[in-house]
Amino acid sequence: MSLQLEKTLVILKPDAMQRNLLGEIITRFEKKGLKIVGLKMIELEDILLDDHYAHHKDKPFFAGLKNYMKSSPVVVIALEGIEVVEAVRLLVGPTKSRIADAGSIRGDYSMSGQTNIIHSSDSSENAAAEIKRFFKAEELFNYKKIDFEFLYGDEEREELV
Ligand code: 3AN
Repeated sequence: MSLQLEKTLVILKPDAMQRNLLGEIITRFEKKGLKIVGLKMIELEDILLDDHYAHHKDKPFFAGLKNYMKSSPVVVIALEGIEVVEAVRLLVGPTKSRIADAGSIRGDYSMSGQTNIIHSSDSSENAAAEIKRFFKAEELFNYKKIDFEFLYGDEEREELV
């Protein structure tokens, strides 16, 4: 078995901004042991949203989804860790927040299937494409963090390729 350090993209959506949840959510990522390798506040434009939500472009909620995502700035974050895409999806919970497990971000902070606080990439391939979409190369940071050897066991660190 060989493990890989991978990255995933998270968007703290307008409702997270408006409801003052940025700190709480970022704290959850930090406490979990995820490494923040990129972070910024941006306004989303149509061209980005058309790409990002291309899989929903024919859905009746598409226009409403775009309006919501443009209703205030958002915070985009790139996170790094072993199998981080899956780990973050578990922290986030399913799309429809009112049936999300208590303890997940959507389960704890949202009741909606649309204004559901947060986006996270759903596969390694999509994560790579999404990070490229939202971050320039120079906005991603490669640096050492001192918690690394306590976050993962010897064998896991040795298996990293
Ligand atoms: P997820 O964010 O859980 O991966 P996707 O990729 O299916 O879910 O949907 C992207 C976003 O589109 C959701 N986070 C949500 O804001 C919105 N959305 C998805 N399904 C609906 C729906 N039935 N009605 C309104 N908005 C929706």
